[in-house]
Amino acid sequence: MIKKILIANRGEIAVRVMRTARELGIATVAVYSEVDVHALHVQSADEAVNIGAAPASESYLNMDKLIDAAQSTGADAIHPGYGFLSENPDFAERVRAAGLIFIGPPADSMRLLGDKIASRKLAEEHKVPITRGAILEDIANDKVLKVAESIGFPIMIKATAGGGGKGMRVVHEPKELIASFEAARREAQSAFGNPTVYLEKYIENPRHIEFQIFCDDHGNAIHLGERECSIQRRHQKIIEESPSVVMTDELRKRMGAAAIKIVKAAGYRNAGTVEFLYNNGEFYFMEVNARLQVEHPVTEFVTGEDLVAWQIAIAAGEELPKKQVEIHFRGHAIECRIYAEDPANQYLPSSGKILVLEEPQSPGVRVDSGIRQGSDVSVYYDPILSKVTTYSDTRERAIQKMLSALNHYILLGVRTPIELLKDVLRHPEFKSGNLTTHFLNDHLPGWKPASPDKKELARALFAASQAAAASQAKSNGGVPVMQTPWQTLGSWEIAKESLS
Ligand code: MV4
Repeated sequence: MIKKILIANRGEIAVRVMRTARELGIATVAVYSEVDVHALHVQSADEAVNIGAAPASESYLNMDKLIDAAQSTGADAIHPGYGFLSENPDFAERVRAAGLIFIGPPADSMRLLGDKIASRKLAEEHKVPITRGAILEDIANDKVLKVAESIGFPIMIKATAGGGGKGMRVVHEPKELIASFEAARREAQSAFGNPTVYLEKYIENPRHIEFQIFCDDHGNAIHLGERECSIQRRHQKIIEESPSVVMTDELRKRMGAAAIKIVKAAGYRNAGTVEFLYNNGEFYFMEVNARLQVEHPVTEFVTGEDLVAWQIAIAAGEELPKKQVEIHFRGHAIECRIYAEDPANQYLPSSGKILVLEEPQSPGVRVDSGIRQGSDVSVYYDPILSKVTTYSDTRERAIQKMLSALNHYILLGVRTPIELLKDVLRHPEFKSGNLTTHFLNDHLPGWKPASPDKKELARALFAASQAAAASQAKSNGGVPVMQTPWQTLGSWEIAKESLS
């Protein structure tokens, strides 16, 4: 039995884990850095511990402080959320050595799956499809070309120590190979301290399709279906959905079985995600993410299950709540991520105070938020503010619902990609389900928001000033505060050209 959980994280995922813990009658402990004293996750917890200065290395990444905080508050488990220490096997080990339950996989399994070469080998041994490839340790240059030709161009060079797209190169022609190989090795050495690279057949225009899996301590392993996460910008997902438009019952059975084979072979426990590239009826294992993922709400909608509740049950030693045959997929869910960033300016992070926040509310609309009106968005952490997920019986209706939800998501104070998200959702290629990981580059290159006409701008300004005044009044005991929009709107700006 778990009675009290410390959430070693912040923002929307910390708030989300606390919601389920509360429903299960489990007490929650928040941790916070100095800039997060007033953050939503702190207010959502039963108690909270200050773990240090703003830089993550001094707070959310500091293992000693996190374990001390759990022990001093009498927590019996730690949930790592995602990011920060969630996939760090040393942390999992130290949490368990301290006599606490780590709500996540075993450290050895994380280590194995964190090693790209080892997990490719594992897949190969268990007949899970992978791209054709070869490791290149110290081969002489002439051999590199031979290896590449046996795989066939185009080729992708990846650093064995890399991840998230770092240190990757595509080579289309044999004559580019040696220079790319040498550059990739230099890059890998300086970025990861390890020059080892490998070659893979390059899959052009792939879809990113991943499977949610769960394993318990009793030998049970099942999948909760797939998520399609092809819409990305620089290896950061922005829209995810389930089911994938390319999925059939037969393909789901095959990919699901492959996902389960891999995690069983790795001695995995708890929630995990098995990533595949998909192209033209074929799928290729990429990697396992040893954590709960940002996009888990789409799976919760289509399965009707609470994934955090499953994580907690498994960590407490219980059996999986359901068997594979009891999992049914119904309807269609889409998630849009709301980041504090400027999609019209190279996705630069945008910081400041959330001046006005109105979230959409409707049946089939879920908002997972880490912010409130008045919250400060700092530059110290991952810029995700919240996620909007919609659910309906068809994909078309879920998209329609999302467009409406985003129209009713009012956030002033920092820049967000809401207008870009709407342009993606309205794009004919998105609507017809023609998704690839190159979608933004192919269909919306150099995207800029449409400039509003003057009437629309005037209405927006008026609405914003009313909302800002109302919010000020709220925090002033209902008494209006007489200020002009120019004093209250903070980082709200009007481009010169729209006034001329
Ligand atoms: C690939 C690929 C095409 N062919 N491997 C990017 C991150 C890393 N986890 C794997 N990645 C890719 N590996 C082969 N053999 C294309 C990508 C890729 C990608 C994969 C998933 C989601 C978005 C992506 C964006 C660009 C490239």
